[in-house]
Amino acid sequence: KLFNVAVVGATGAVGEQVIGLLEKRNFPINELKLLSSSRSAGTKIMFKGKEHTVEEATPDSFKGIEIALFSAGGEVSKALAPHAVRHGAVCIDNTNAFRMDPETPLVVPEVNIDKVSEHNGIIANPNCSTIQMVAALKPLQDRYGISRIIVSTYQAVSGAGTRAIDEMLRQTREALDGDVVKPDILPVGSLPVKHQIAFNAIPQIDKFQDNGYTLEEMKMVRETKKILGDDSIEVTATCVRIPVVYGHSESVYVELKNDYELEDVKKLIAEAPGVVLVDDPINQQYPLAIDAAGKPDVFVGRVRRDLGHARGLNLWIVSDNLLKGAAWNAVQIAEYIAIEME
Ligand code: 11C
Repeated sequence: KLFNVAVVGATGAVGEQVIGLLEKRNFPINELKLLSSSRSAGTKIMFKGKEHTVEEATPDSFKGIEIALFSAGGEVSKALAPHAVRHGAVCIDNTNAFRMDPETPLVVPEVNIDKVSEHNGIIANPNCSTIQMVAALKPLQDRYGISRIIVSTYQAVSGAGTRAIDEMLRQTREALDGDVVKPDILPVGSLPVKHQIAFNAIPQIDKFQDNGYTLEEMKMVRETKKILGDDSIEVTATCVRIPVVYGHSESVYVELKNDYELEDVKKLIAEAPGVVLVDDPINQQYPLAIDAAGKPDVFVGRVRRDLGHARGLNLWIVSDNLLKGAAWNAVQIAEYIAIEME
């Protein structure tokens, strides 16, 4: 069966990757509708050798659509996904809009694909920094149980969109040329204070919440518990933006519930679906953002026993935030949905 598919946010950093993956995976498409805000409507995009014109997304855009992939921001999803559902589409939403809704499954296929069939029209795609961490930790949870996670992230500017990439590159040139560096977007476009990202590290991703953590940090806390299906796991996150274009890196300390063998942990990670172990310190081999960029996998290395806690373990987890962290996870879900709908 071939499907009528809509991509909402077609001109954004994630939408662009979604369209590329639909083509590369030869997704069974009858009609492809590319949608965006009125600002980007009219943009021409090639798909399978044919030019498509991006249209403005409106409540009526979804007539006849069977699968809709949303990545145009939470407000657009909140406003339009219910209309897509009303027209009979299954929505895969790449924003924060529905992730913590108890009726909406939050899915990483390698971890909890069994939840996908529980949807009421919307399936939420988790935040990029959460996806790569839970994909790597799932085999350890299954084998040993997890009591605690402490994560610090080193996140790429592409997580904040194509304008943030441009800003980082522009500031780098300005700094190297000895010009005044002009912060414009980061850390958060809608907030008044801006900081330089070139040659810097900014410990703020998204807005601060009342508890002193940022929204990005709280997404990691809440989404991890929901996806791993265990509210008792204690999670603490510190999320930091660094001047890397593609690929989020994470230093993860995890406390397991049971004693473990280090070699067994490495074997479990190496055998986990979608996860690649790169852990050869003698030869200086470990995951790097520049190696992960453009690849669909989650890369894990620096696997070592904590020096203080007998069941503590340290890991370094890297993945392309626009692929497994967003577009690829969403297209994987779409592929499962398509099989279910056949
Ligand atoms: C970032 N993680 O790197 C964010 C981007 O909730 O899907 C993804 C935001 C989200 O800035």
